[in-house]
Amino acid sequence: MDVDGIEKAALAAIDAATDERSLDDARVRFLGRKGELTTLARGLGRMSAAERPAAGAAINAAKERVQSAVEVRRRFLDTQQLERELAQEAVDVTLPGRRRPGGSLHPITMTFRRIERIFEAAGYDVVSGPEIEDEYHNFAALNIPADHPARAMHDTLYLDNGMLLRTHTSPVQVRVMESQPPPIRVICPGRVYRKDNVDASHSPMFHQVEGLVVDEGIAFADLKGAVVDFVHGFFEQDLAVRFRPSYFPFTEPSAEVDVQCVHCLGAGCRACAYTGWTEVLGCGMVHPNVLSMAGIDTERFTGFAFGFGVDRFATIFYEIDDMRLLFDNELRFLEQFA
Ligand code: 2U9
Repeated sequence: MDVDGIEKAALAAIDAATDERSLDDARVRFLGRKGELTTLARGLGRMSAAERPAAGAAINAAKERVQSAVEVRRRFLDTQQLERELAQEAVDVTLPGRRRPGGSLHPITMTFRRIERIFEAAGYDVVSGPEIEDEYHNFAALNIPADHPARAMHDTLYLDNGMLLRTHTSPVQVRVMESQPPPIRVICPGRVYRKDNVDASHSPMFHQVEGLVVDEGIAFADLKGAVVDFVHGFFEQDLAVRFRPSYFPFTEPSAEVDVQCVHCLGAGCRACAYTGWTEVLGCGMVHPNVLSMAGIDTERFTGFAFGFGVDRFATIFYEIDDMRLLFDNELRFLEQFA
């Protein structure tokens, strides 16, 4: 029996193994069920009782050394393999990143922000409320009786449960009055809905900002000042502003506001239908019925309110000739505002 010779051959085979597979072949060849050292150990039975202990000890010691050589080699090969993979997968951190196309704000969002910034600077709070409303807050509380044309089915989008999609943001101001005492100085931006067909200047969903100021001694002069300051701030020009008498159920007196055409500055052009003016806003002194329904003492407090379409301000400001462009989400259009 040549334990030393077999051990030397085993260690040489293990050393020569260059991968997991050839290493395992070597292990099986010497330590496997029919391996050379295993076979040697099996031969112990045929030895005399005197030879057996020493021979057994020598075989076991050789097996252990071979086994640990396999393990050492395996760790070495594993490490080598890992280093190869790491070298292959190395990342060049100095490479420039891939650029993603940058997004940008929608012109309506930018217009909302311009409007909010101007009113915040003037001391207004920005308040929002639900787009699904009840008849009371959208209509009755605003002095719009049940038989008023604005309530007709063709204007308002009703839900199956008797609720409706708000037709203006006025119900938000009603909720403000119900929940806090004057002084009130808020604007309410948001989406509103009407059963309208789409054309260059109409959409069943559009955007409004409405404002409400309620305090002691609020007069129509305060309303005029607020509106003129806002228009000048928004267009960044001291455009002429005119107030025409009008009618709204929720304000009395009421006015519609025209601004000098930004394109022709009043000379007359296609954009203003040769009038020199553009209608931009409605407003008035809050009707006493509206104040008292919300629990406000009309002997002590008065207020003004105004409302305007944000889409209209956006189309004038960015010189967009068709409102549908604002809702198509055509990237070639939107990228112009990035
Ligand atoms: C309360 C009391 C009064 C809000 C007002 C208007 C006049 C107005 C329109 C302009 C164009 C809506 O987008 S538009 O179609 N709005 O003319 N809105 S006064 O008056 C209020 C609101 C809330 C409690």
